[in-house]
Amino acid sequence: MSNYWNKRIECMERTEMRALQTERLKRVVDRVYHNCQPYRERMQAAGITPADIQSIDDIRKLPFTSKKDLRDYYPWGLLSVPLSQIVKIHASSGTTGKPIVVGYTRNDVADWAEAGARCLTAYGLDKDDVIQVSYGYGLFTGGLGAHDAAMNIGATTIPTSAGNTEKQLLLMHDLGTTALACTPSYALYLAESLEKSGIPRNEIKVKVGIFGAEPWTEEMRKEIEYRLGIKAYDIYGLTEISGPGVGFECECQNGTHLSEDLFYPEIINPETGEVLPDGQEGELVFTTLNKEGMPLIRFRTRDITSISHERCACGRTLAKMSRILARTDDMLIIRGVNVFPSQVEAVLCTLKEVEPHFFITVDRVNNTDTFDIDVEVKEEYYSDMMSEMEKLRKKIAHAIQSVVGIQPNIRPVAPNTIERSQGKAKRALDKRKFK
Ligand code: DLL
Repeated sequence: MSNYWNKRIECMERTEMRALQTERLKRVVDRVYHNCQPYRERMQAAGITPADIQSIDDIRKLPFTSKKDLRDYYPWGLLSVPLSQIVKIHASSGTTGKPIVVGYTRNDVADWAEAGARCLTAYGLDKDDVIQVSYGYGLFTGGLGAHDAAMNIGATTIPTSAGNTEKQLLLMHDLGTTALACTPSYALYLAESLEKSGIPRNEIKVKVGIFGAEPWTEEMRKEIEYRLGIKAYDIYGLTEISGPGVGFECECQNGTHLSEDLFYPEIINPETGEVLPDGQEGELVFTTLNKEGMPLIRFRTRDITSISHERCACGRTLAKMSRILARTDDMLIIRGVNVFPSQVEAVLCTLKEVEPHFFITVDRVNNTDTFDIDVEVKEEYYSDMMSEMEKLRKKIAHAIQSVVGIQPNIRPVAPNTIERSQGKAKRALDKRKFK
């Protein structure tokens, strides 16, 4: 039996949810049309007014927004309220140029904490838990977002932020942390550090992991669950929409529920913009149905997933998306083949000789793409013998080729040589981009 924070919403019948979404869509479209010039201009160019939006299905008439719009109207051009109503801001850096800055009103922050509370409750957490928030605090939404969610359910919240791993472990032990919130890659690093720390595992009370902010595979979940002896749950979110808590896994651990009363999801064909039916993979698009500060209409996330509206075994009717393993912008096209770092992660987690710590380097030499992967070998398998390492190299290369379709050049490296991440892991460098 699942725990719900807001059963009325989380288990709402579809017709009632659609009515709620329709009412909120009409309101938010009206708001942006009258209070935000770029939206008004764009709707006028498309020949529509708020009166054309009569049902949630009419959302398809509205133009998309993108990360570029947030940059073009930086910093405040997409606000729909005066700055005096904004109570906090967050930003995400992205790869180039100006950061993306988002402003939230008091109600936006409350909605976000509501969405976050739904997540933590679904993971079985409540006021008796001690939640250690090891996402970075600051402009990144991870720390403060998870913090507000933890406070909202009344849990004892420890704002450790990311980094300072020894202290994290000390506090985890001494304060009796029962749930850990951080990126999956940092969780793996904490697990490794815990193994080396000499702290007896049975003195650590952590039972739940609240992991997100980067793609992580099912294989990585098993690895972390095994090494920390916990249940590891996915949490999804993005700065533009709010932050951690847009989506969450339930105890079924087979998809990420979306709080679709607040954030309306669509899946589109990224090339044509056409809306795709349930089950088909495409780009995830969100409309913030209740936001005041910086509402976003049909925001293109670049995340690739599919959606289902079937009632889940946990009782929730909230739409469920498949785990996000890829973004349109972290796909590497190598010798014409699409390769995602998450595919490499999944393979490495299944090989006993290596750690899932790796780094992909792609380059172009003599008009041919090169595909090198540094892979960290476990202490007990790392050898000075060339023949041993050669055998291992071939084994890893073969395993990866059978999944991604092309053969990488594997460079086995000594234990603890690949940089550990305390936030979002950086898994690849495409040198072709700089040529
Ligand atoms: O990463 C918000 C967040 C913080 C989510 C903490 C979960 C936990 P941004 O920095 O704006 O916000 O990055 C958003 O990160 O579009 C996805 O590509 C990726 N991402 C976030 N959560 C997941 C996840 C935060 N659970 C971008 N699985 C998103 C896969 C994720 N990718």
